[in-house]
Amino acid sequence: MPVDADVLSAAAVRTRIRKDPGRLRPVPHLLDYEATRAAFRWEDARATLDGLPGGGGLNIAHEAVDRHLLHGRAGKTAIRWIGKDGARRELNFAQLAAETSRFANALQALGLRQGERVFVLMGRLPELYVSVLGALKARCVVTPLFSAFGPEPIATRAEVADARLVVTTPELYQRKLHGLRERLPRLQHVILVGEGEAEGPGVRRWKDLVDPASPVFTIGRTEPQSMALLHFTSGTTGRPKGAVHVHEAVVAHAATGRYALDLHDDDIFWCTADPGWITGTSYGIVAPLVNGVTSVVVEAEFDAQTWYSVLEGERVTVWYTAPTAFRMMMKLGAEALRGYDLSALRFAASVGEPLNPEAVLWGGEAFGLPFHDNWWQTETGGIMIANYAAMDVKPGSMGKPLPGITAAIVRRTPAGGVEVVDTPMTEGELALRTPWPSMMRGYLHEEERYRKCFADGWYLTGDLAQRDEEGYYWFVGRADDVIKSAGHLIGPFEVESALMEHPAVAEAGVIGKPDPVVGEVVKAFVALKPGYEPGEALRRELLGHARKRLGAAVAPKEIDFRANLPRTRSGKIMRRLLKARELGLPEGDLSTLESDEK
Ligand code: 6R9
Repeated sequence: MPVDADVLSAAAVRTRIRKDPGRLRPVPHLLDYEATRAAFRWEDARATLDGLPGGGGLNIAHEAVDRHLLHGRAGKTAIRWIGKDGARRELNFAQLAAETSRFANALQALGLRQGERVFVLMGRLPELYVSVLGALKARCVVTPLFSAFGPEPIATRAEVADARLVVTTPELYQRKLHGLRERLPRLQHVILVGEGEAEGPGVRRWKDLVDPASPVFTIGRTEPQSMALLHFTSGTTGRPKGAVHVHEAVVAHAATGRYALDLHDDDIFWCTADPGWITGTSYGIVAPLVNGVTSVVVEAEFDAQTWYSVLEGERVTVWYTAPTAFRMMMKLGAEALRGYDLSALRFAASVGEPLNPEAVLWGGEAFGLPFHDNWWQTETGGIMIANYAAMDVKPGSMGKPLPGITAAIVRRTPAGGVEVVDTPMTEGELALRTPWPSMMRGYLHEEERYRKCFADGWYLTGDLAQRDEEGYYWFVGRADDVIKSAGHLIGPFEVESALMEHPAVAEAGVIGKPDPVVGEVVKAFVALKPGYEPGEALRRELLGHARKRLGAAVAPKEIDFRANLPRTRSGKIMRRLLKARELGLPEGDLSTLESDEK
């Protein structure tokens, strides 16, 4: 039996009434937190899925698309796409099944085999969604990349992943990929979506290759533990890490879609995240589809008026976005919302960065419903801690662990283990008991880095947090130097390396500088080589250089010059000290400081 049986407790109903004056909504899947948690078993969540016909294993694309044809949803809209210029395209589940099968057939015709890596680099076009799901049908491993990445982040990720094929547009190919072909000899195939000039080895057109392919494809046997998605994330040092996710992750996508986002069959769901970041894949593609829900895809970037029009026009019922977007809307004020009929909206959630209590409360005032924060990471594959539809929201808290997930606040011990901190509101590292279906299974080719994330049966998240006496978790900060800007994770090392490529730069240190709207902006400190003088022209040149190499999503917004950068005795740049000085905060322990800017 599926476990989300509606356990009606009097207390939960009271909460529900308090939260929803006058709004129609279905009974939340997770009505009684403790009871559902106690009864929950991952095996039951797995049993809500179909599995491949004939006992052929578990494949994300089958669960998200094909199986719905057997459950009376063939004609139901799966993806409703709204283009930048107002164009619209609807794909029902039957059409999505056919298109993804064409793409899988095209991959097979090119000779791509199980486990080989397919990159998708494009804006939020329908073909992006078809490629990701089609590649999963072909049992290839998919990496969606953010289209605002510059050539450098693309090349590094394609090298680590050993990408064999890229699906992109002619414009992006010319601007970003063309110049990388020599550096990426293993990249043999390029499929171009749409019109435009572009040529190169192995370059083919979607319309010649995918459109004529057969719409019938039988998914081969797929082990639940076989690799499905590779999502890159950044650490403090070194290359970006490819977090390996397997087909079994779909069990968590399905369950968390129901419990944390409260998805019901007749919902119109809108996840604003780009699939280049894991939220846009786990919840912008898989979770709604696996639950048979209609998903709205908006190609345009954030603009409050456009977004309000989408919420109104599409009658969006469940909305999943990022705190930065909420803060941008807050800045415009509730007046900007006037005149829009947002009465269909019944649940709003956010992830990716701290959601300040003011934003939660503003949601209540402006939209008539609070924003529900939740927490997870690329490594966890799905939502792990959340504020639920039927539970009171504690503004500023990330909520409580999902059914099936055990969280704790821990301290690392000198012996390499961990000890659980039981006292409420004590700061420590947030840890999750292993395993769960969407847990990453590795960092590709980086066994050691992967191993370091685990101790004594816990996955250590690298985030600092506290738990209160009622079991709600509160985010404190990150334990490392990684930057979160507008919900996007940025590795300082990647930015520093790009700056160091410029002939004028001797050293670079990069920090996240707090910002009231986007959380943090990327700021670089640069020491110049002899013969170069700091000045406005050079600053602009360096900003331009970084933007060209890294793309707008990753490049620094500010650069300051320093004579030297503070380093430890082992030669590492002390970003923490750069940050403390930038913010006028205490400099902390300086015992390892070797050289200094002063
Ligand atoms: C899904 C995603 C993960 C990091 C995570 C933490 C931060 C995520 C948060 C949050 C405060 C929340 N983060 N949710 N911080 N409150 N509700 O964002 O994955 O890009 O890998 O980032 O984002 O620091 O460790 P990813």
